[in-house]
Amino acid sequence: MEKKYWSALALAAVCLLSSCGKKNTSTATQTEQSAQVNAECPTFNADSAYQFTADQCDFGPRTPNSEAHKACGNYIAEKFAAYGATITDQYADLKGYDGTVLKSRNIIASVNPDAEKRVLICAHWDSRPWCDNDPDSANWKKPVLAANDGASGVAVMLEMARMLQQQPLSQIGVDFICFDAEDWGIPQWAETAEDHSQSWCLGSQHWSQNPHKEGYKAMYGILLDMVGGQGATFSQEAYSQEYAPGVVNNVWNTAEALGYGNYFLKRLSGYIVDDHVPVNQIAGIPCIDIVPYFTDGPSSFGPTWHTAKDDMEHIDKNVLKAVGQTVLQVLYNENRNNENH
Ligand code: AHN
Ligand code: ZN
Repeated sequence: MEKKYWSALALAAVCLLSSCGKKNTSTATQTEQSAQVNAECPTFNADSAYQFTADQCDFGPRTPNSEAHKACGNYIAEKFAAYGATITDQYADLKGYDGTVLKSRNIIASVNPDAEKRVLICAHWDSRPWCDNDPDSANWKKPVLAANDGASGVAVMLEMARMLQQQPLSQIGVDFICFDAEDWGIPQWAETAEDHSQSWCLGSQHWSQNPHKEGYKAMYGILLDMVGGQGATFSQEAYSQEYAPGVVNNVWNTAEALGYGNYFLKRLSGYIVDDHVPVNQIAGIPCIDIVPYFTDGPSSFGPTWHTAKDDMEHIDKNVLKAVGQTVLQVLYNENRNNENH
């Protein structure tokens, strides 16, 4: 205690003498600074993100082992590559809850691949094979089109990649990871007494156990899940708050500073098993989940969740914009905060 006190005093003295007081040496200052709006941040184009969402839906449901899945995986990789990102494909045979082998592909798109300081942005790109939350049981075994629950997160990442090419980051790198096989979690119609929480997030579990680069590290991660649905607002998810409270505060304060406080609500929601859980628990990277929280209706994820209505008609550009502009701003703030250090 005493030692710390003295070294803090010594540091303050050195700072005074060398006039480094201008630099942001205190955590408080950095937190305040990171919540500010940075003029260097490009404008996130919601029409473009909307189009990327539609493009993926045009393939049909991207359920693992389907032709649409294969074709859309190529589309996603080609798009990121066209925006200058370096693509790493991670193929794996993953096992579904019932033993089905899923020919999976995690797509990693790296911007500034050689930068040491990195931020991870991720979303799942697969579609769920079953509308098992649909009010009509006739839809329970039909695949989800997954405009919101799949395409929206990838679309926001593609639009960010497009912006990063137009206005490159000087200090940090970004890895966009499109996780596969997130949504093969045990369907409600097959529910058993066993704990099947492991049946979700197969691609992110695999990546977290086998990162695409040996010794891969990122400062932190941000997961985008269902970031385009009509009526969505985002509460602070409990695992995120537990593993990465500083990242939660940074993102929510940035949203507020940009005028998106009506989408990013500063209140806690429950624990959600999602791709950020293995990233936190296995890869050891503090990672938050931007995921909707509806206080009423049939699902806390919104009325279209795992139903036949998860289509383009229920996508709201304003939601894509609020999330995309906020996360983009977080990246440019992070870049600025790493200048001259
Ligand atoms: C569970 O339902 C356990 N987790 C939700 C994760 C999810 C599914 N995100 C999108 N689809
Ligand atoms: Zn889902």
